[in-house]
Amino acid sequence: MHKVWWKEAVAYEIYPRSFMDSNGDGIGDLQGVMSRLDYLKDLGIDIIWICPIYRSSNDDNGYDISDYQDIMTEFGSMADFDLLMTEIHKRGMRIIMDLVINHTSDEHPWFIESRSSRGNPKRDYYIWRDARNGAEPNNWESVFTGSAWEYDAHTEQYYLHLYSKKQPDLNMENPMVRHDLVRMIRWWLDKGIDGFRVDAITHIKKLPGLPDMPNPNNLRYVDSNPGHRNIEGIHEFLQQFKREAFADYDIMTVGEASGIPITEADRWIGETSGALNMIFQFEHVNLDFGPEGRWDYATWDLAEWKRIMNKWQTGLEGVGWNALYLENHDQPRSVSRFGDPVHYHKESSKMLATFFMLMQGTPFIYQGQEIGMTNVEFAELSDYRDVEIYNYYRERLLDGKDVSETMRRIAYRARDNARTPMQWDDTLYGGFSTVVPWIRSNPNYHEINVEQQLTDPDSILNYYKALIRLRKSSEVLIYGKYQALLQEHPEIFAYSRTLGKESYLIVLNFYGRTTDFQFPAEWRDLLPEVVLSNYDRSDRSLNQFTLKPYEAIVYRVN
Ligand code: TEU
Ligand code: CA
Repeated sequence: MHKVWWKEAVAYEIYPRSFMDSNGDGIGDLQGVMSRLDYLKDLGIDIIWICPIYRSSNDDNGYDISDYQDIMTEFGSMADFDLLMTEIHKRGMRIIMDLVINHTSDEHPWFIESRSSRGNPKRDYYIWRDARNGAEPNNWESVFTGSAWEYDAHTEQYYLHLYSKKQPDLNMENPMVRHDLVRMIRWWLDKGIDGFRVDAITHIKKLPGLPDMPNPNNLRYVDSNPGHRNIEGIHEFLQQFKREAFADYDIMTVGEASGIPITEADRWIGETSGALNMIFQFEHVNLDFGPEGRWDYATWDLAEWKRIMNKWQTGLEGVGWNALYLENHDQPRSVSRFGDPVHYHKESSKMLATFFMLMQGTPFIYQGQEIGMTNVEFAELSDYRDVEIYNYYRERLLDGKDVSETMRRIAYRARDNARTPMQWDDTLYGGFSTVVPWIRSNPNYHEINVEQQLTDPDSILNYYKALIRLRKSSEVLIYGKYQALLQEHPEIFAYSRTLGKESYLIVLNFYGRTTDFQFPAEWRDLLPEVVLSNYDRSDRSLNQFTLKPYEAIVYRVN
């Protein structure tokens, strides 16, 4: 396995709007991020991924970009950015930016020109079509629900938007679009950033002819229309970005790539041939989709989760590198979803941390995950901020669906669960701001906050620190081979990491009740030593074990 810095790193995702407000306007900003760099360094972070900070119309919090080479007014200035990058580098950390190239804002100058007339030179930068029988050109639904087409009365055509109607899709077939994007990418890389998280990259190519295709709600585990998911020919675009930009720099790239099967891993992230270094796969975070799709919820199944992780862990061995995550700014909080925030907040948060941080790959911690931040339940629709929620709510009501079930679904799945302000301390608004934040704080900041956890030796935060230290202390935990253990066990997830003669065993109880297991015979004689656990115990024998609720144990075997 080829050794490289980004494989040995631990990454941290910042959603700047909700991280830290430095100037008392209720909105997080770059100076706010700057004030917390020492906190991140102390946690053990090597790479900071910062969500979009470009000039934006803010319909989708920065993912609708109106100028790729300027900073969002609320977040600060380009001088703030330059200083932030310098301060990050000074501390031996790196910064990666969000690269959003599937679409721009409808306020981007390209789109303003494009919509101005059918004959405008920029017309073909976006995807315009005539009506079909007086209605939308095809049946595609937006990822944010509703039709993916918006009618423009001025030029009497529709434009395609896979996300909000303020996010028109770029026409990647147009070589001028790719040329302009390459220039923009190089501009940022020349500035000195260390790579990109590449947004919604699966969708940049559309099926030629834009035919009707089945919409996602009927398809379990898939949340987008197959007319624009991983379409044949997408690699020509990706390889061009690699050849003309990425390949000239010592950077890392991680694509947000839902719907890529592992059989195509080599093409996407193969060590030499892949256009990207890593992808975020979605299978495990889609585990709790219900029969009606993403907004519906179902109980996740541990056996299926094991199959998914085993597939990616063993499937990428010697082929590519995993990006490990349980949370991001689009996902509900992991302890609320997969643990028990009420009865076993600490134990289950730590267990989930142990689970994903010690696999093979680069772990990405999402802000607040390191203190076990939880989902929020807003009583009023108006407390939510996400454009996606409003689209969904409107559609459900038009369909005559029950309001309380709709609100339940929103409380469970809302992306805003991940976007409540970072909980720094127990002062008003959790120390995030001095004024009412742009989105309500989770009232549990009184109990769950950084300040409290910094001083509590048994806190989730201190456990994360120990886990990161452990991970970095051993090549085994970075490059070692993954092997699934106790595969048939209904409640325990166990695996080993091995390099040369050294191994680690990771044994995790995924449920809030005690459970028994037997060590595989081949491990028993090797006298494993406990190196980390979320309960206090060091005197373990290796015959028959009982794991406590959500117990996690890491053993080292020499
Ligand atoms: O997310 C893309 C996105 O919506 C996926 O999570 C989606 O479920 C998948 O692509 C469908 O197959 C990114 C950003 O993370 C998100 O915050 C933005 O809203 C979105 O792109 C649009 O830029
Ligand atoms: Ca601010």
